Amino acid sequence: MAKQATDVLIEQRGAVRWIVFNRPEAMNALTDVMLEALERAFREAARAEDVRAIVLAGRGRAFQAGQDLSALGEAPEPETYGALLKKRYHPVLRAMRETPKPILAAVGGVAAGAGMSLALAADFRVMSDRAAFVPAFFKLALVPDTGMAYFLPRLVGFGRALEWMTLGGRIGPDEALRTGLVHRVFPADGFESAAQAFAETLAALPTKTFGMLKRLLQKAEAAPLGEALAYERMLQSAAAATEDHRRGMTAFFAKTEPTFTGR
Ligand code: LHQ
Repeated sequence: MAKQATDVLIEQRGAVRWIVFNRPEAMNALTDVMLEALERAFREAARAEDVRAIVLAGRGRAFQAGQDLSALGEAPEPETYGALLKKRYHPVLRAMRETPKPILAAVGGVAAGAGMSLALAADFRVMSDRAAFVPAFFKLALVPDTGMAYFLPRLVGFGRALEWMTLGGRIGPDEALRTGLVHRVFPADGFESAAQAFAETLAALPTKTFGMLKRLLQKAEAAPLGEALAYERMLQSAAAATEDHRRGMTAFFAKTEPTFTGR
């Protein structure tokens, strides 16, 4: 069900909110309007009670080809790049990191430049067997942006990330799966249904606890051990107070599988 007819579509499928780039004629290249809509879509999905998992996907043959280069013009002012990142790209990344709900990037086609970066900022990634990741920035003599230098080395290791960012062309499904860049590869035929099924698995997790895990991992990434452990203690007490924890305990003693509600 489409809620708004823009270049970013929002659809609800059960407990899963799909946020879909919808400029297939331009490989979903990102415009100002799309970036603003994207930030709003993540913030709204974070608040919506009927949403327990979020899928980021693209219509057509690309997942997302990064910044719409034609919108920049042939000779843009250098300082507009940093300003654009600050005003439009970085707020999207923050919205993704701050949403407590699991985000799945469903990469059905090529993900290039900031399109690849946005997929990296998701919590999970699946790709079609016809998709590819293309860092792209170095071909324009630009540094990787939209968080790529933060996320990629953490996902695949420093050396491999550096190689891909400088020498790498297209990272296909075999390499992406082998290196841990994606969690699953699904056939292109039926890719959307497979991504929805994966997202439903995420939506069935104790999603309130998932939000705490997301915060804990972000803290543990940068904090000294003592601080990370203090944060862990605080969050574990909060997790213990959830309805899902009670459900998990009851199911354990009853030797059944728990059904979680996200409360
Ligand atoms: C495009 C684009 C595109 C416009 C394909 N724009 N038309 C943010 C803010 C400030 C500063 C800088 O950084 C950023 C973030 C960024 O994302 S910068 C990086 C921007 N993205 C790229 O550099 C990727 C450029 N595109 C490609 O490398 C290839 O087109 C990919 C790998 C996406 C697809 O390759 P192919 O499948 O071989 O298709 P193609 O190259 O033939 O492209 C199809 C058409 O799409 C073509 O137009 P045409 O009129 O010839 O059919 C491309 O020009 C157009 N297109 N990406 N980002």
